[in-house]
Amino acid sequence: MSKKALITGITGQDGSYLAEHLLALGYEVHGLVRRVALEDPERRFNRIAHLIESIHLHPASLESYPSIFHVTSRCEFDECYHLAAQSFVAESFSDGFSTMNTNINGTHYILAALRETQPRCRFYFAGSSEMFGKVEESPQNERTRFHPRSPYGISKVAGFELTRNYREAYSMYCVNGILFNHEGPRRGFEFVTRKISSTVARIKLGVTSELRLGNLDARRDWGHASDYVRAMHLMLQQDEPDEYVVATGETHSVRDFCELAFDEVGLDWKEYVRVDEKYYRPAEVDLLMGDARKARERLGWHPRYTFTELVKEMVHADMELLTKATERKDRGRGQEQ
Ligand code: NAP
Ligand code: F7E
Repeated sequence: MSKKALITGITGQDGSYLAEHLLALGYEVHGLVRRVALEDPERRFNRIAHLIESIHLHPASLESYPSIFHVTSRCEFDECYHLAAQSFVAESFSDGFSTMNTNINGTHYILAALRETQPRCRFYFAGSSEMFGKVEESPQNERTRFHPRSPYGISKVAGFELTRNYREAYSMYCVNGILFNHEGPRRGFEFVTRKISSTVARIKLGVTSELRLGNLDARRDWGHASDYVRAMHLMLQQDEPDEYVVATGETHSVRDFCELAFDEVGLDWKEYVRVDEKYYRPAEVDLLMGDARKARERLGWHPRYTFTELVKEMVHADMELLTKATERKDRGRGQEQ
């Protein structure tokens, strides 16, 4: 019989790649989605549109315990991947309260509902390198102390501790992934990598003439989301639940990303990038670089994408997307005339 997995946040970047990966492994895939998303599928389901006939969607919100309980009391799962969250760090500074509410209570609701209805379901928590924040050592590993620098980072530390506590207190199989930044053509447009790749395409195709960014010196360990969802799945296949860092081990600055992305379309980034204080954060995470030795040794996990391949793929995908959108617009105008 095929295994059943529940993915919260299935409409997000990672949720869509994970759903694809689990379907390919023969899983029956279920997803929690907000009712607003069900009401506006064209816009909200764009990342999972190609999977919609193969997956099962359930309306529920991270703000509502009853909505989550309703799902877990009616359908039994082997594995639950809890990916849903307010995941944009900058937004967490604007509205720390709702980020905390969604990310901390939402995680607690899922854990509590599973404990109540199906304590044998294996649980994955989407922890983040943002938990390391003002880093004490480089590279960061599973033993590096947390020093979060944003309400988002704090909410993830709380989710991490909740997950560990459910494992220790109730003997549930609860795993914490500590994932460093991972990107790809399905990344939200507000994150710096996609902001760069999409604006590079707009500049190249003459739609805009500049790219306004904040801190160009920030350094991140950027991988590809399709590689990272493989690690999530592997973490739930082990004999014992544990914590794992998932990272490439390389670090690059926002400036490096710009340089490569503009280079890809034959442009010089210095002519187009402007620094705008508006995009600086009240407290920055200056440097992230992960040590994924444990994931390599115990899970046999290795990233397939290099940094250069990631940047190239994102720029080319955005060039193609914008070219197609422009052609559609031109055709529409032609029909009107
Ligand atoms: P994402 O693209 O922003 O997706 C977030 C998902 O959460 C979306 O499906 C969203 O649904 C859902 N969601 C948000 N608020 C919700 C609510 N109140 N109720 C129900 N669903 C809600 O994020 P991602 O990049 O895929 O990341 C997945 C997870 O990994 C997140 O927890 C993130 O914090 C964590 N993480 C990400 C990275 C990274 O680099 N990508 C690194 C470490 C950890 P809608 O579509 O309805 O908005
Ligand atoms: O920022 C700098 C910014 O928003 C990266 C989330 O998935 O990864 C992500 O969080 C860096 C920061 O991602 C702009 O100051 C400069 O130093 O792409 P980002 P993030 O904050 O690292 C972690 C691991 C997660 O868990 C999160 O969910 O880029 N930066 N200029 C900028 N960032 C943005 N967004 N926009 C700028 O204009």
